[in-house]
Amino acid sequence: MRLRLGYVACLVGGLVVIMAEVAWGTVVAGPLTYNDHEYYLVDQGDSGSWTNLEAEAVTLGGHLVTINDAAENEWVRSTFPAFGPHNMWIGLNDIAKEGLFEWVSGEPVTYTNWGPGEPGAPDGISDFVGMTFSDGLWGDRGWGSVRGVVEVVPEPSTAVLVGAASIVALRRRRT
Ligand SMILES: [Ca+2]
Ligand SMILES: [Ca+2]
Repeated sequence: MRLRLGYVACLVGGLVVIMAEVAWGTVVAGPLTYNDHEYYLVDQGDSGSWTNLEAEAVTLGGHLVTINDAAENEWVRSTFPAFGPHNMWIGLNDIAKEGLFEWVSGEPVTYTNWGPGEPGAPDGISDFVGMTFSDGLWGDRGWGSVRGVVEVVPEPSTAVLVGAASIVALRRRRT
């Protein structure tokens, strides 16, 4: 048993070292607010893979952005390229199943904005989706000079929770 515990401790220690080696990037912009959600633009330089930027998004309390509709897509396209002409990773990916694109936040896919011929990498070249800064179109190509857009959905405030509980209580009383 002791040996096993020691092994687990080594594993945990190894993970801590691996996590410490992730080069966190620069928050270029944010938090900026849109529809009560907070957004950040993160630049990790040469280590700015989708996976690394998603890991940093989690430390900021969110994920790479989930684009729910055309208005949010336009807000991202018109907001973040002002901080530099870089394409941007978004949260869409087909890691779990090739060709089945899902949001890393777990939200349902309600909107897409693929560019011509996209998604174009069913051969598994890329499981990750980015947005072209110039036109807001999406692709799953190999990308260079990519920053990450992070979206943080705030937890419902206590006031909202208490309000919701009151409504439920009132409804129960009426029935
Ligand atoms: Ca969103
Ligand atoms: Ca793919």
